[in-house]
Amino acid sequence: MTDKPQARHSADHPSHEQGAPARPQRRSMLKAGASSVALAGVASQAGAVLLPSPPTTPFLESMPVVPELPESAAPGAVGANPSFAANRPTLTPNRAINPATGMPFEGRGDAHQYRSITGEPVKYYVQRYGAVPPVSIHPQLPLQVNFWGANLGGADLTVDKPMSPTPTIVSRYDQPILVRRINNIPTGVPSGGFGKNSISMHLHNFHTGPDSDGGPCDPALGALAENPLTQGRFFFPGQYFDHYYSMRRAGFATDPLRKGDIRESLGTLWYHDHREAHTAENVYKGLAGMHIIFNEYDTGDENTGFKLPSYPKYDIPINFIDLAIDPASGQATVDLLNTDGHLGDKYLVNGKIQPFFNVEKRRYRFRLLDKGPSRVYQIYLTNPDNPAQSIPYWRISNDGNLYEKPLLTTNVKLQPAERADIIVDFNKLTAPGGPAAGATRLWLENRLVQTDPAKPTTTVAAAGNRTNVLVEFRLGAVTPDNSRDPALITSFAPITLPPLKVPTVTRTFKFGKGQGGWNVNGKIIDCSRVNFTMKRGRPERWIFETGGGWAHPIHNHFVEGRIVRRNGVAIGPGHYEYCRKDVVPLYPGDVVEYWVTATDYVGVYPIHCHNVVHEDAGMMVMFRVDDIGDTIAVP
Ligand SMILES: [Cu+2]
Repeated sequence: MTDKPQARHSADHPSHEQGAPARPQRRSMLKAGASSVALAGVASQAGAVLLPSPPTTPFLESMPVVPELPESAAPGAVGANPSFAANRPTLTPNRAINPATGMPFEGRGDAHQYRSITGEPVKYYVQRYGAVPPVSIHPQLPLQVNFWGANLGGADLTVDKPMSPTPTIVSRYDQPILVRRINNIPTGVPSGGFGKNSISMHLHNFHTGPDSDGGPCDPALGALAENPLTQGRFFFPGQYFDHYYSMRRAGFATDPLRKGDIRESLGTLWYHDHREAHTAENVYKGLAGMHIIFNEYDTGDENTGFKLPSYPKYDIPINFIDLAIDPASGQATVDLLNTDGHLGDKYLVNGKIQPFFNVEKRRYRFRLLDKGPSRVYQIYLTNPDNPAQSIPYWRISNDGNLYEKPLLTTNVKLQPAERADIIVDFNKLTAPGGPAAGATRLWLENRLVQTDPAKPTTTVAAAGNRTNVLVEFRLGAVTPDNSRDPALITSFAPITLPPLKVPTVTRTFKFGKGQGGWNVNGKIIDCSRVNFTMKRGRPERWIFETGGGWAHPIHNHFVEGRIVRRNGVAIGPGHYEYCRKDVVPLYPGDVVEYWVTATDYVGVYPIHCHNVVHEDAGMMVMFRVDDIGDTIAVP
């Protein structure tokens, strides 16, 4: 390879062998974590669901569009965020001890790998994490006090208030960025009894070094150390963490231009907490937001490039999570004892329960994200005034990767962390003779029935049930539309599928239950251990199997792969999984063949179930990337 990764900063990080604290027993942690939760009126035995929540009337409030994180001037320049003056961003982490806290200023444990090659940041951002002030999610519920979020970078959290979903980050390829995240989360017992205030912020699916991946753990950085002096992945209240994103596509290290492979372009990403053993409660508590990447073809402007609906007016992220509301307090709650997962009966969509959204009669791009923690969605468009209508729409991407061309569909199925960019043409659909002729409103409706948090049923509910609606689109007037009709887009070239590289190594991962939680090949996560090592540039075949009748969305960090076969059947052109993927959804009994090649960076990353309750209960393995690799068949 062409570049030596930056030397690991090691002064403050004794290795595991040198006596990093042993990992606490998971089950005792789960019990300890749950003991403080008020579960009034809620069954807590395994398999129980926190239902029902108090009734709420749908469609009383408009769906918010989450604000975009504003850019800060560069450090040293006029208008720069004051945090940069106090501590200038550095290539190697700022591990100097902050006398005010006794901790290193920065939580990061590694230098920014490849930064000397991929370039200094050209844009800077700051966000502060903290408690969300009492906030309305529905007019019939009390103000919510259990959420954490992030603000727009201001130092005074009473003025620039933390919000959830956290602000949307918008970036462009070939413009490196630095995002400083500052932890101002309260110390002490968390509101509602759930949430861990030491956090790790993962940019889901970005191709980045382990230093800025926001991963859950790294054996060389002190494993699961709760000690800020020996932890290099989490950052604690009072610390900051500088995430460097090169905004280069995979393959940049072997590209003389350092740009990478255009076919590896990513679009709809999200960032979320990844605190080892506490990811589910922290994501549920609100620590998640969207990160969008544009490029010279997918430009964000409907007058250029692929001519997709313009951001931000007609390109709108819609993310959803299912809450359980404690009937006694009216507050969002979760049963941390249930390691099968969490199911709520209230859809929180961009921060509101079952909102409406006024749209013009034209094309919109919606970026759908299932934030989980556990629910699987199958999403349809429904005309509530004529539920018999079958209403098609366009799906243009899977996990943020554009297809070869738009696919026409009537539904999108998403496991937790999966994304779908869809284009809905409200004008064409509702025009005379159209599939939804005459409709004045359309529902985005989840019709998949799920009663077990560890798997959905295969039952699709009848259309037109208002309890299943995520958002009601209210149709306004016909307005000008310069976006291209997806029916006329015959190719997203040059963003095409890279050719498959035939693997020379095969590894099998069986996702199962046991050891007091969930496991991979019979083992629960051990943060002090690397399970296997990939060699840079060498393609691998991973066989994912699920037993016991459970579903698992399996996510690997760092590089995308391809689902080549599902249950022995090759995935071919036109299939909704014929694309690059970062989440491999496993349904009961599935055996999936997934091919993946590590490129560019070296270091340690996880593979885990993105039913994050399963992840927290052990369903994760760690892999290293280097230039030697191994061939362990059953990691
Ligand atoms: Cu799982």
